[in-house]
Formats: sequence, C-alpha cells, structure tokens
Amino acid sequence: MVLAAEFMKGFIRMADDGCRQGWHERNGGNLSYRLKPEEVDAIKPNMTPAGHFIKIGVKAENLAGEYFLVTGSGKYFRNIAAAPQDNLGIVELDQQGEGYRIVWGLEKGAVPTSEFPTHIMNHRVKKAVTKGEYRVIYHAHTPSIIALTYVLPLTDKEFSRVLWTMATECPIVFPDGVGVVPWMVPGGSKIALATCELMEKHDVAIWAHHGMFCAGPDFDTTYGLMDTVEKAADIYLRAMSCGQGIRQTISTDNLREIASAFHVKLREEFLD
Ligand code: 2HA
Ligand code: ZN
Repeated sequence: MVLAAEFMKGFIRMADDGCRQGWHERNGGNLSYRLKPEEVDAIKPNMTPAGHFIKIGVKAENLAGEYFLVTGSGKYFRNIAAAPQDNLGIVELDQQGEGYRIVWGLEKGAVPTSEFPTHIMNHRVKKAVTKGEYRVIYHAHTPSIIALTYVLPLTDKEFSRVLWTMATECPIVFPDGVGVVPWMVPGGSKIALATCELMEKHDVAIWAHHGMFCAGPDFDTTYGLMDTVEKAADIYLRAMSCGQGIRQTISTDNLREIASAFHVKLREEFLD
C-alpha cells in the first residue's frame, strides 16, 4: 500500500510542517523525493503506469529510470495530508532522463509541479556530487529570506555572510553557504539551469523576490536546513528593526573558530 510507505509518511509530514510555518500560501512551494530501489520494489504492485512519457524540458541522463514522489502543479500544501493521491504523484523517468510518466497518484488530471524542471536538474546535480546520497529537493516561499532579497546585494557572499553570522549554529548547518539566483521567470528550464549550477556548490539556492530551494539526503535534514536559513533571515530582520544597525556580530575569526571546533570546512571565498 503506497500510502503506508515510510517515505510517503515522511513526505506528507514535512509538507504539513512547512505549511504550518506559513511557507506555503495558496499553491506556493513544491517538494520532491527520489525513491530508493527497495522503496520502488515494495510499491511496484500498486503502480499503474500511464502509457507514454511526457517531455520535461530538461535532460538528466543520470536519473534515467528513477522514480520521484512529487507535489502536483497548482496544488495546495494544506490539502496534501487530506488527499495525497490527488495532490502528489509518483513519476518514472524514461531511459533518456528527459521524459516522465505518472505511475501513482496525481489523480483527476493533475501533473507534477510547475517547478519540475528545477527539481529534476537539482536532483541531477545533487545525485552526482553526493554520489547518490541526496534525495530531497524542497522549494518554499519563506518570508524573511524573500524580504532580505529586497534589501541585501544579491550576491552569494553577502547572503552567506549575513546568514552565517545570525546564529552560531548557522555555519555548522550550512558550511557551504548559500547561492543567489537573480530575479527570473519561474517554472522553466532557464531558471532550472541557473539554480542547479548553484547546487553544485551549495545546498541552498535563494530565488530573488520569490523563495528558496534546499537539498538534502532526507526529510529531516532538508526541512531543518530550510528552517535554519529562514530563522537566520528572521533574526537579521529583527535585529535591523531595532533601528541601530548591527553593533556587534560573529567575526570572521569567530567563524574560523566555529569551523575548527566543529570540524566543518567553511567556503573560503566567503571568509575575508
Ligand atoms: O508551486 O511555488 O514557484 C508554485 C510555486 C512556483
Ligand atoms: Zn515558488
């Protein structure tokens, strides 16, 4: 039974948690998970593959034949738990890694998220650079990060520095910092390519005036990353709202001390 699978329960709980955070107004945000071979085998009897593959608009050879659980286009996160089969689906990629077909869910004519090209390209990059470890790609409309994209210079360094210094744990949680995609039209292959380029180096890509993408090995880590980065942005806004600017902060030397104490390697180009 597909709905009883652990990966399905974890996916739905993460979607609900994000919803309660206020990150998923209306149909905002989307989530995808790359199934493990044993998870695919366990639900094979419940799959009813659609006849033909539909082009995604991007190509990921290293994902050929893989299966993904993904939110539906236009679907509301708040409805996922009540009707997973209408709001989520499992899709299979073709042998070229450029087309998909629905094998479970997305009932009543639904299709994968409008950001499916970005999800697939991020999975492609993350599967390669983490040697298959990463499986989750999460997009949310996180208000404090969006607010920061109106006031900070849109550079990887500026955002990484500000976010690292807004809580002592930040550099430990995301030692590779964050990447920033300038404002672009969402939903297509152009923004997918810009995003996955940043995912070669970071687990977080911020979309200016739109939201955030996070990548990780499992639901807890990926959700926790989104939560940590958004909280750091929130702390910056609160501190700046006091009207005196930042009077003291975690210094570059402090960052190096954290890196050495916790055995993480901070991205050197952001430390000067
Ligand atoms: O799913 O968040 O970026 C709606 C969106 C598009
Ligand atoms: Zn969005």
